[in-house]
Amino acid sequence: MSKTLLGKLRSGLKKTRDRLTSGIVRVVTGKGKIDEELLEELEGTFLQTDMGVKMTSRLIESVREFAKTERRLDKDLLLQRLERDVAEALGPEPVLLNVSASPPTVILVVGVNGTGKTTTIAKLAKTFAEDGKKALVAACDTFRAAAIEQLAILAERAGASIVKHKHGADAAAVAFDAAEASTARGMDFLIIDTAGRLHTKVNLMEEIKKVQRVIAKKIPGAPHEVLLVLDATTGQNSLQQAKMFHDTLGLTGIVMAKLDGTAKGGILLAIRQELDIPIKFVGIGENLDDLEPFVPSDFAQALFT
Ligand SMILES: Nc1nc2c(ncn2[C@@H]2O[C@H](COP(=O)(O)OP(=O)(O)OP(=O)(O)O)[C@@H](O)[C@H]2O)c(=O)[nH]1
Ligand SMILES: [Mg+2]
Repeated sequence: MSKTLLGKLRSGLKKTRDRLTSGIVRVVTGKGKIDEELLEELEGTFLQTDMGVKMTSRLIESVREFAKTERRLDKDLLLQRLERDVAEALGPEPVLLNVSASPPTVILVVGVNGTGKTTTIAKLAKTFAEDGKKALVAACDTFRAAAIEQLAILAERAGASIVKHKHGADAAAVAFDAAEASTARGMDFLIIDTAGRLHTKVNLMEEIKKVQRVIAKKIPGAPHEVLLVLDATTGQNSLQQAKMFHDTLGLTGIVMAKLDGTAKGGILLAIRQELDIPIKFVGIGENLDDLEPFVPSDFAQALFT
C-alpha cells in the first residue's frame, strides 16, 4: 500500500491504536520483566479494544513465549512481535471483489440499521467510477422515508446512475428493474442498497432473500458479492449479526465501517478469529474517499506503529 493510504488508515485507526499501543507501553514502561501481574494488565488492555477472548489469549500466549526468549523487556521488540501476531491472525489477503467475467458484477449490501450501508455503496461506486467503470445503484431501501433521496444524492456525487421507485414500493421490484437496466445499459457494476433490518426479524430477512432470488434469475451467478456492513462502534453484538446474516444469505464478505469512530476497533480481530467470512473493506470516515481495501499486514502496521 502506498504511503498516503497507510497514512489514512493510520489516522482512521488512531483511537484504537491509542488505546492498544499506548496501553501496552503504559503497562510495560518501567518494568524489567514479564510477570503474571504484567500479563494480567496486558490482558485487560487487549480486551478493552474489543478484540475478544480468543485473540487476547493468543496474544498473551505469544507474550509468554517472548518472555522465555528475551531476557530484557524491550517494548519495541514486544510491539513488533504483537504486530506480527496480529497480521498472522488476520490471515491472508482476501480477494476483494469477485468480479464477474460477464458484467455486470452484482453487489448486494446488507446490514442492520444505520451501520453505514448506503455510505459504503457510494464509496464503492466512487472507486469504480475512478477506475473508469460504469456503476448503477439500486434503491431497494424503499422502507425508510429519506433513503431513496439519500442514495440519489450520494450516487450523483459518486458518479453512478440510479434506479429507484417510490417510497414504500416492493424492494424486489426495484431489484428487478435495476437488473434489467444494468444489463441493457452495459453497466460494469450493479450495487444494491437495502433497508437496515434486524438480523432477528425473520420476515425482513425473507425480503432480502427475495431480492437475492430476483437478481439471480435475471443475471446468472448474481449476486456475486453479498457484503454485510458492520458498525465498528457496536462491539460484540456484531458477531451475532454476522452469524445470522451469513446463515440466511451466505455472505461473501464484511465491510467494517466507522473504525475511525471507536477505540474498540479490535472487534475486527474478534470477527476474524470467530468467523470464516473475509473482511474486504474498512470504512474510516464519512467522506466518499474513506473506504480502504482490507490488507491484513497494513492493518496490523497501522494498529501498532
Ligand atoms: N465516522 C464514520 N461515519 C460513517 C462511516 N460510514 C458511515 N458513516 C456514517 O454513519 C451514518 C449512517 O450511514 P448510512 O450509510 O446512512 O447507514 P445505513 O446503514 O445505510 O443506514 P440505514 O439505511 O438507515 O439502515 C451516516 O451519518 C454516515 O455518514 C465511517 O466509516 N466512518
Ligand atoms: Mg441506508
